[in-house]
Amino acid sequence: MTVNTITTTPFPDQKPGTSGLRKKTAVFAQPHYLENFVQSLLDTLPDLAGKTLVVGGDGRYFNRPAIQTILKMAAAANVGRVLVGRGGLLSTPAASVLIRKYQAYGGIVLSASHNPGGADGDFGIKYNGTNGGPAAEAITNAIYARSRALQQYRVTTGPDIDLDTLGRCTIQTTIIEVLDPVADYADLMERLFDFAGIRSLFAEGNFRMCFDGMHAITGPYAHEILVNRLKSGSDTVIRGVPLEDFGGGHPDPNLVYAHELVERMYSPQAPGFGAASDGDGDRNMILGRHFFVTPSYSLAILAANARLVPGYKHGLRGIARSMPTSCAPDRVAAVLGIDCYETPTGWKYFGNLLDAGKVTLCGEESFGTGSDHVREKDGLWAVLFWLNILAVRRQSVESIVREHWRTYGRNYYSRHDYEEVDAGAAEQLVQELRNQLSVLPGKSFGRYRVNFADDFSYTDPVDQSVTLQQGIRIVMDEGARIVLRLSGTGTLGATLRVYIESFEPDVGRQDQDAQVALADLIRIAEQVAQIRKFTGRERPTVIT
Ligand code: VG1
Ligand code: CO
Repeated sequence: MTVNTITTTPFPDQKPGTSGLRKKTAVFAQPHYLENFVQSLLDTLPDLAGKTLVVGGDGRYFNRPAIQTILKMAAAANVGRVLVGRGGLLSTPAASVLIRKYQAYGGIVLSASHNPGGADGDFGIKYNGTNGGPAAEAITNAIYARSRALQQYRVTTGPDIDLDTLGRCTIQTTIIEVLDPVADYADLMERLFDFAGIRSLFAEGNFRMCFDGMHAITGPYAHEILVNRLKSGSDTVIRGVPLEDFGGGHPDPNLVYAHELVERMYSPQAPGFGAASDGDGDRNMILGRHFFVTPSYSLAILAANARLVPGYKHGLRGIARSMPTSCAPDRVAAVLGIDCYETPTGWKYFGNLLDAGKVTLCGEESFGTGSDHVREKDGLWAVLFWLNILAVRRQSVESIVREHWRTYGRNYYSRHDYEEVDAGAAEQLVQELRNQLSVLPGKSFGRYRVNFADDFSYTDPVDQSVTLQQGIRIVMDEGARIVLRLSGTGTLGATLRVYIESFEPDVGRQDQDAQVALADLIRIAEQVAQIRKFTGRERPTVIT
């Protein structure tokens, strides 16, 4: 076995976005593309000799060859040890668990998360640091800078590693250990939640659940945890086998793409609890019988009920939500007397708050919830948290949510996505909004008056780093808001996200359909941002 040094030229577009570098699979699979990025990453990390890295992915097309390349490049870079999930599989939260448990220096996760996979789909790569969380922007910027200057990469020659057998081998002096991707994660879940209580919920009454693995990474995790350890019943998991193309589906757990689950949950025989996760297992969608839980509410309700769960019985230090996430969790924090932080979109901004012990729970409106048990959002963790609450309260999901609204008021909330619109026109829309920021305050639109408007900027309370231009906020009196931002995870054109929210304290008015309750604000968003004109679209692609 020898080390080959390969001459290359830089690619101009290797700048990581909201969550790592995401491109069309064909872009990643072209000669040198993956290698250039991995070498830029390895060059950015100081002195890897003797250090441990964790490597795994969501099983999508190109996962296996990419892992073989990464292992050979890690060996050429003298990495001490690489821990790989069997079959090259690791969910994003499980990768975070392994980095922390084995005190690895960091981890490389191969996934484009909720984006479709396959030869015509998307691929992605992200780097997580020693705390198990997504690398901070200072590091991703350094990787990008390195990629712009890269002239060569180093890779060992030799046969591929057998990824399907547990055990240990070496490339040069680098130890490669193939681990069970599920066991450590499942053990941690068992320490956080009352598995005996949840088992009796399944055993006693007629409680059933359905979990949709979307043919992505969570199938094996759900099988082990729900079916094997919690005895939920052998028919609990649907679409539970990870497939390279996710069975042709779009592994984004929302009401549109998880339609099979949604149909079951709205059928006359619907089980009491339904859930789905995304491509890499960090997202969660929660459904009750004939009932959908808005993700922002998931964070609020988990926070309000945290003391019912063994891992959180001593209370929460604080909570954090991304700026576009609804303000429902803030109301819970106020009652609990704890801080609620507002961060830019993307889990990397929660890392410092979690490390500093300022927050215990975090969440995003995009079906992401998590806690200080790892440094990623965690889909199955959220499902188990809900199950634990159901096991204690013995109420339906719907009645828990309605009770929450009665206590704290209801934040009506919806996100409208305009996918794959022209990138230039989307930029122009945002620019036009920036131009209006100074004149919007004080303006009235029907019953709403603009209290303030800005382009959200964030100063990290721990390291004082500043992040600018994170989304246009138009905040009305009485807790109504319109937020607009461009996605940082798409691979084609631009995706405009419009987040709309209002607050309803009157119990008698908490029963409306969200789109109806928000209709005035949706019209105001159109009026102010001229969405139809800039996107050329009559309506959003996805409404959540
Ligand atoms: C989206 C979501 C964001 C989430 C990110 C990664 O980003 O809005 O909340 O953190 O995806 O999620 P954007 O920039 O497209 O809005 V996923 O499950 O990668 O890991
Ligand atoms: Co994801």
